[in-house]
Amino acid sequence: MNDLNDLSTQRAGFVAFVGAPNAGKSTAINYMVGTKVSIVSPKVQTTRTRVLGIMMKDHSQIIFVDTPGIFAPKRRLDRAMVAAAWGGAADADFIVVLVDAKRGICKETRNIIDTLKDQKRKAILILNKIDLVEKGALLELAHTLNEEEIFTDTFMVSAKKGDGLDHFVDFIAGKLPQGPWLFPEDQVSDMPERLLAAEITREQLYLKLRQELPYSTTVETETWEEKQDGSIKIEQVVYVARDGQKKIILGKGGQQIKAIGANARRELEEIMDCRVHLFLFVKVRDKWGDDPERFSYWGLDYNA
Ligand SMILES: Nc1nc2c(ncn2[C@@H]2O[C@H](COP(=O)(O)OP(=O)(O)OP(=O)(O)O)[C@@H](O)[C@H]2O)c(=O)[nH]1
Ligand SMILES: [Mg+2]
Repeated sequence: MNDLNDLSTQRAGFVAFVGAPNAGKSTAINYMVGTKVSIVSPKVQTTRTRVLGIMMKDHSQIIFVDTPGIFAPKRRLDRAMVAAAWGGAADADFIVVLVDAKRGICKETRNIIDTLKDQKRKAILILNKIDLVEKGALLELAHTLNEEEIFTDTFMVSAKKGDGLDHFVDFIAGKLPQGPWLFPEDQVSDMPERLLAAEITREQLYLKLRQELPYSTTVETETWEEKQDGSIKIEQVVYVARDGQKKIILGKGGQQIKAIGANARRELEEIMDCRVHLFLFVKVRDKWGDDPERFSYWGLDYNA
């Protein structure tokens, strides 16, 4: 029998990444898993729900839990996102607090540390974006954070460049509880393709639209049809809150939505490894942020 398939040597466990919005949680998990399981943008609050990214390391199956950034919620959607983040952490074997080293200890990170203290939980500290800070400042930040006495270990990484993450993977792989793998070896995520496809389009909205507009949008895949020639036809709806927003997203002569669709299609073709025909429809639904159906689409708790 292949040694790796010997159940008695297998390890598996959940490693939740929490942190302030924009700290680089999704970037780090995508890098370690080796493919995009969670979308990334320069804007805060990109990740909206809990996403699993799964990787194999020798005998260990590491199941990363990407979570929405934790911040002071204002809207119903914000509350559901923050609840999803803490929910993701609650059941995990390990909690990793990811801190943007450039930004330092912001009020969101402060709140996370205080909450973990209240819960009497220990965590692993990852200082990210070390490509942007001087070594002296980095060491000082590590020192200050370690005075909180909730961190068992500290890693310094650049998720964007991939520096330091291999070291972390080696470390965590050896720490996971012994037990049989929980997912097939080749599975990288728990997100259904239809949802991932919607996320890829939402990522383009975050990258292309200015300021607050992305926060007024959500995307859902309506139809998914595998054609005889091996291509896939996907129809998606982009929900916006107001008519003026629809105009901006469409752009002059439909140029903007065309560019968004073209980028999303290219990315989907790469992920699916086949031709994709992507059709985007923009619909105004002023109250989508208070519509239970939109929440259940993402597995978010409407009443959080
Ligand atoms: N310079 C630098 N930029 C980084 C690094 N890691 C992530 N970023 C950038 O930081 C931004 C946010 O990254 P995300 O991975 O979306 O951050 P997140 O923590 O998942 O954010 P939310 O989902 O909003 O909570 C993106 O523009 C990334 O390219 C890093 O190590 N160095
Ligand atoms: Mg994210």
